[in-house]
Amino acid sequence: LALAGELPTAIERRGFEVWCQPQTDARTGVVTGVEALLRWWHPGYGWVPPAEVVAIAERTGHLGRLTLAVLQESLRLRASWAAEGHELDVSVNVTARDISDLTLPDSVAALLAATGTPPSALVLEITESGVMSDPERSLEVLSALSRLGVGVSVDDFGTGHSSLAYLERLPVDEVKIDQSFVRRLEREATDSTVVRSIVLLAHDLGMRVVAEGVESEVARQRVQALGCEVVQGFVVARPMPGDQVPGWLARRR
Ligand code: G
Ligand code: G
Ligand code: MN
Ligand code: NA
Repeated sequence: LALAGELPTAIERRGFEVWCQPQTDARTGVVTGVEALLRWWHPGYGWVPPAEVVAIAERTGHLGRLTLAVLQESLRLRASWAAEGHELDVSVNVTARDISDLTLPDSVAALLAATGTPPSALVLEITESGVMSDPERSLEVLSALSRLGVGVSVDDFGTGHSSLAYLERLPVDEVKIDQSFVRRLEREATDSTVVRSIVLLAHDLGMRVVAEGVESEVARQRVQALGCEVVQGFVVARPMPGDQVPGWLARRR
């Protein structure tokens, strides 16, 4: 209500922030990229959960503009780190609605060009259920993005109800194993069947695997042993404001 009324201005005037959570190579620990996460601080409400911001934007017809604003800010941040010598990939979350918009690939291409971003440095994270809502249109949009050279990642993998056939048909480069499986891996030291199966499936399809929600050194070692290529989670770092990334990288050395 009040929030919905203020969102357009927040989008227009960049009254939101993009926070970033590092992703590391599971074997070497080298930071390869970040996931960009929307953060909106409202003076009356405090931090508004991103899922809620996205829901409000969708309901009020501002989702397209919000997504492009987050993309633009994420690519701007990436370019600022690159200028300081840190070449990182950036993963941005998009919704089912976003990937059924046939204008998205051209908009993304324009933002890549405007920020001097190599297309391969951008990854778009979709969810399984997102693909299911309009498979034909999603396939068209994702294929166009893939032809640009942009990466496609399936987020929260294992929680949806999609058929595996879609995974095979879509131009997917990466799957992110849902945090619930990673957390279970930590607690029940013997049962790693789900994670093992997802890794096997993904690798068979030529995709890389990100383990997210990795909170401890034990979990980090287990997902690495199970073949995950990328680690994301509190064991590496919590999400941080984008302008703090270079400082964090410098302190980590
Ligand atoms: O960062 P946090 O744990 O609060 O994220 C909660 C959820 O909000 C996650 O599922 C995440 O994918 C989603 N989210 C975060 N930022 C964005 C964004 O910019 N766009 C979309 N569509 N979802 C986002
Ligand atoms: O659904 P999505 O993967 O986009 O959600 C990302 C969110 O997960 C981020 O907002 C982040 O705060 C949260 N997250 C990332 N790593 C961890 C972790 O190790 N533990 C917990 N509890 N949450 C995490
Ligand atoms: Mn995500
Ligand atoms: Na996830």
